[in-house]
Amino acid sequence: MVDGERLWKRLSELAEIGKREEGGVARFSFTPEERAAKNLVASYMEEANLAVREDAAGNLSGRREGRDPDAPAVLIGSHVDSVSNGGDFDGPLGVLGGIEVLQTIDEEGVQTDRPVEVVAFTDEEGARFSLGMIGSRALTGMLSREDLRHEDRDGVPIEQAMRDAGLDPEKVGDAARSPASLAAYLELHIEQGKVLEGEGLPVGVVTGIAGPVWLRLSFSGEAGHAGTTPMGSRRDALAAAAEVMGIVEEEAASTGSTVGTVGQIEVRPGGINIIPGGVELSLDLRDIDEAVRDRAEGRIRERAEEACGRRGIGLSFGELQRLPPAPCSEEIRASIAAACEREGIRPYALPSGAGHDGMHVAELCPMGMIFVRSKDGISHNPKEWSSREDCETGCKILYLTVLDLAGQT
Ligand code: HGY
Ligand code: MN
Ligand code: MN
Repeated sequence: MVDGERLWKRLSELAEIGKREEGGVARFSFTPEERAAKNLVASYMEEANLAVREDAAGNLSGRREGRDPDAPAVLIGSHVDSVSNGGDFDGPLGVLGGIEVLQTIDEEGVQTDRPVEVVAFTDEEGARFSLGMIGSRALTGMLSREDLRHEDRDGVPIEQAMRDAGLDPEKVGDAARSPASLAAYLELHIEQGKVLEGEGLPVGVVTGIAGPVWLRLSFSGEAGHAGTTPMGSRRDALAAAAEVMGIVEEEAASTGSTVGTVGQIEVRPGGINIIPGGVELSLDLRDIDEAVRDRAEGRIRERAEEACGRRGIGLSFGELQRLPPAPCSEEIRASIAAACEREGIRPYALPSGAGHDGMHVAELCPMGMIFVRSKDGISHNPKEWSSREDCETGCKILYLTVLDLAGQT
């Protein structure tokens, strides 16, 4: 069975790469930190006797052949890039858990019918370029040249960052996989919420992944002297943005299932004694029900336009990404639930509020996810933590599910 000690040791080693003074991790795509993380993960894949390769989008994968090398593969995946000031488990648990499963299968001399692969997808988080899931988008063939023009805060486009990392953006199409080459996609991931902790369960069976819309809102008013401009004759872009942020919170909370977050704000010119003339806001809006999300978005747009009209502020919306919710495969959910029962764990079904690469891979093959309990539900924060026991339990469930889906002879 899987070796929890080895998994925990690797999680701790990987967590040191990109570790910041203040304790968080920063491993952005196409940076030296991410390269170092991929090199370490590649060495673990070699220790597991996997055939290691990187595709044209920088996805790093290890493959173990099955009895029938032409059979569609079972793909295990996640990511090793992080958000800024991130935690140690978001992504790495899925990649290292997948390697642990394959190393265990190899050490036990088990022959599966199907090939099994584990992949570390490029740029799942979108922390550097505000796009996200670049690697899994490329796997589906849906990563466009337009996508590669998203820039980071220094104005570096993805395509340039790829070249600097030794990749040819013209060739990302080569990373596309045909649906015929994949039988199933599985991801082990921390829950990043409090549900499993509340249920007293170490693991859960994911029902589906909420669909995110990422927008950029641009407010244009008029910069002016903070001391000489009466309150009634200002066109204060930041005051307008503040009203809209309140609208986001109100409209998201009103549905009972939608979440709305303004995570980034840029104020121009940014002087203590200058009325802000321009503001850029990000908006992350999600729901497991697409219609509910889109209605909330419509209300936010309408009320924001009214508020800015009343204030004499220009408002424009830019769309960064829009993904539909992705349901998990009933067959894979049943396989994960059976593995839970086998381990004496009550199978518990729950949705994922967080986005994952499985949203794209689900376009190629049936997708399933296993959640591991998160302490206090904290994630995207250095305090993100799951116990060694729960990580091992999650890896065991992954191992049993892989053997079921890949066919064990
Ligand atoms: O944004 C998300 O939900 C994921 O962490 N990338
Ligand atoms: Mn994340
Ligand atoms: Mn993640």
